[in-house]
Amino acid sequence: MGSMSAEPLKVLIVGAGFGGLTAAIECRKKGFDVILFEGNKSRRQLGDIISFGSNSGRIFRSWPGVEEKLDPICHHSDGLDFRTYDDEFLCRQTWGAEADWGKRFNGHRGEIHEVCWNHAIEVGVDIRLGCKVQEYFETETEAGVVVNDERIVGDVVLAGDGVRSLARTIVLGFEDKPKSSGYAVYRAWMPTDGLKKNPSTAWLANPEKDLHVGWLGPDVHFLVATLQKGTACSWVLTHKDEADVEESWSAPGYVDEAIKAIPDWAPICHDIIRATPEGALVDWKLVFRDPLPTWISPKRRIALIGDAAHPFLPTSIQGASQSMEDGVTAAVCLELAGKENVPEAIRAYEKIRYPRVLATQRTGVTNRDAWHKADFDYVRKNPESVKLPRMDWVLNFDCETHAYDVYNETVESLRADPNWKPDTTL
Ligand SMILES: Cc1cc2nc3c(=O)[nH]c(=O)nc-3n(C[C@H](O)[C@H](O)[C@H](O)COP(=O)(O)OP(=O)(O)OC[C@H]3O[C@@H](n4cnc5c(N)ncnc54)[C@H](O)[C@@H]3O)c2cc1C
Ligand SMILES: *[C@@H]1O[C@H](CO)[C@@H](O)[C@H](O)[C@H]1NC(C)=O
Ligand SMILES: CC(=O)N[C@H]1CO[C@H](CO)[C@@H](O)[C@@H]1O
Repeated sequence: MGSMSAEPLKVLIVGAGFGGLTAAIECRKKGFDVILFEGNKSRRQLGDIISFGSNSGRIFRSWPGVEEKLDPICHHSDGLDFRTYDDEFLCRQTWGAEADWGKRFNGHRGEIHEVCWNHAIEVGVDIRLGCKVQEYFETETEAGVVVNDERIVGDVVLAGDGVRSLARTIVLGFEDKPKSSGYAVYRAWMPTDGLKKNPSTAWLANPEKDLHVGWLGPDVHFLVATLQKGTACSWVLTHKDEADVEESWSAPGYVDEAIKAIPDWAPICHDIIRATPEGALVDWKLVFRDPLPTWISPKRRIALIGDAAHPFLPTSIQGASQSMEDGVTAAVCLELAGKENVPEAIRAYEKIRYPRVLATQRTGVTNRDAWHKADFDYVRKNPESVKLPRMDWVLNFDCETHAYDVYNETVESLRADPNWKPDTTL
């Protein structure tokens, strides 16, 4: 296994999102030297509800102490109730059938991020804030970054720099522009005070149990979740939007605009939106990107991980999970390859991950269309048809064991076919 050389592998990681943090933690666990560069000056993270399926839940649970910190801040409902836009009950989806697949974690992005961040520090990741990477470079023997005009060199760079990735441009040799997906999401995270004041919505703020409700209509869906003993509420309203694409999370949203997206919906939906304090609402355009021809640099020492390599539609409910799987897989490949074989590790990482990610990305479109393009006469007769498909190949999956299992055969296949490239059409 790997090399016996005295010097540990030196891994430079860019971006402290869930992809970068996971890569950093897993690389530390394997004894590598890790520096994690984050452009932001503070840890403060924006966002609202973020979901981790059981495939990434198992990664959190493998980090000592993390599960215990996540439990109290995460959402725990018995099921997801589906209703029509005129508030007729359709069906309840429960998760009992997948209990054996492991635990899911859904909660506030910033709060979950803080727990992971603290764990990364505990395991000895050298996190450098205020370090925006300006440039990437590589030779046959090393790779590095330029940060605050300083060149920093390592054996390999893992770039988890998000949807607006600079590394992606270096890896591809051209700038890959996003496309509109034709949809946008109004999203809010708020205290439940406003809901409690209105009898039509007060029941949602239940201190005894978390609730999860989805109202569905033609080309729109509205998901509401409460958590933290009835004190917090998150809602997302996905609707058609042909506006110009901008890959930003920060555009403020407006209550009146959100209501205009569902003018003839049941009053309760309007009441929930009206209970949203100013400033708690974000208008986020969903972008698409064609699958990239490759995630790795010409000399195979820089690899894209997470959203930099593959943005997900929220309806796949897998974006954050897949970014974590990338980090785990890259760390396993580097461990098995050792310091002398970094380019082989990087190629194996790409080959192991690419087809799985592509297949998972596609579920974002199929899930969305199952809701938005539903024929409501059919849905009323077949309420079960709106349930989210739960695929065991996505969720009941241990990416670490998988990487250990397939590493050798992957490397052998790459040696036999040195020109292998990902198939973007699978
Ligand atoms: C502000 C924000 C809010 C989000 N909110 C939600 C949400 O509420 N719900 C949800 O499901 N998903 C949300 N996402 C997306 C979600 O976090 C990702 O889809 C997923 O977690 C994959 O993460 P990632 O690590 O690949 O990328 P990201 O989470 O995007 O992290 C990338 C990191 O890289 C840093 N970075 C970028 N360029 C550089 C550079 N040149 N040098 C150094 N650092 C750099 C960024 O500051 C960022 O911290 C949000 C993303 C962002 C950026
Ligand atoms: C993988 O190959 C290495 C040597 O190339 C060998 O030592 C190791 O046992 C193999 N691992 C598996 C799981 O087959
Ligand atoms: C590299 C960088 O500056 N990343 C982000 C820091 O946080 C803001 C939001 O607060 C983002 O817009 C930046 O992209």
